[in-house]
Amino acid sequence: HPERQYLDLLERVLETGDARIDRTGVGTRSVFGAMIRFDLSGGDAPILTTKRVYWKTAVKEMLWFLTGGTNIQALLRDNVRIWTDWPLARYRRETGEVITQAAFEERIVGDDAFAARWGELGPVYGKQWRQWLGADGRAHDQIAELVRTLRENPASRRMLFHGWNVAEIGDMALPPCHMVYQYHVTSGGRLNCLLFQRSADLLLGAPFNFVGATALQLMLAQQADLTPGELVWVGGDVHLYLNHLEQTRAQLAREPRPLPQMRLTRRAASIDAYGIADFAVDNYAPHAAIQADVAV
Ligand code: DHF
Ligand code: TMP
Repeated sequence: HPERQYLDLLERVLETGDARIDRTGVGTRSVFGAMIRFDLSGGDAPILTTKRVYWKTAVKEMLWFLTGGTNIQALLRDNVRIWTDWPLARYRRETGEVITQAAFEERIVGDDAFAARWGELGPVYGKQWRQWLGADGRAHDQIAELVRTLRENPASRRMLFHGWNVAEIGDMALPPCHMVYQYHVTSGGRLNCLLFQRSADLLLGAPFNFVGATALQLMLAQQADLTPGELVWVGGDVHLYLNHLEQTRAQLAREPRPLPQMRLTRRAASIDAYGIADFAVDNYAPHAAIQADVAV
């Protein structure tokens, strides 16, 4: 079962991970360097079954990246709350105000000026993917360029986009974790993806990253008249937070079920024309969700 690769990695990090204090102060067990290969060619999608993964949230996040957006207002209007913690922490730190997450989110959604001031994550994923600014001031749309090359020169070895804009790292709420996406087209017209993720929160973040990368691979394949091939996930610092160890043990005690399938329900006119309603997942019957706190 493909999910075994993930479960084996969970177990390896749990059992052999190097214990260290990390940036968040929570502490992790960490291994360096890991690879998981998922075969998307038969329609199966790496949406974990040993816990429920909110795949629509992960797809909406990927669609938001593609819009070039970097403000959480658009996410919250779409009911996606996974990025609130970082602007909220900054707001509390800089104003000293006592405010609940719900009240903060409500202000971001309803008050454009407030959102502009406090909902910005800085020049994160969407900005770099769609508008990487060169030294000459010219903006580079890495996604449009990728689609063009997939169509016109699929044998290219230069089909990738990158989030790690060294000059702008300091202005980002978080430097990119899922950092480089490289693509490869086989002679049979299969589109492969290799995602390099420099830092992976294996319990909480990585399952979302598998789904986001899959959704993107489906869209790119459709846009270039290719079929999805392999998704190769490579992790750099792959870690478990010390407050996730019980949840990890609980998940490891579960048996994986057959993977669901993800498909696009229509052909979109361009890479910019997809919405969440264009994605369908069939036969998803996971074990129950597992609650875990995200380290901020
Ligand atoms: N920081 C850390 N420490 N770990 C992360 O995974 C992470 N991910 C970020 C930003 N910073 C991060 C962006 N992605 C959740 C999932 C992905 C994500 C952020 C948060 C999360 O909390 N998932 C929960 C709840 C899902 C939901 O409410 O929809 C989960 O159980 O999967
Ligand atoms: P870092 O910048 O100190 O590496 O912290 C980022 C944390 O967020 C780290 O635990 C990895 C995790 N993360 C993911 O696993 N996936 C993601 O998509 C994002 C944004 C973060």
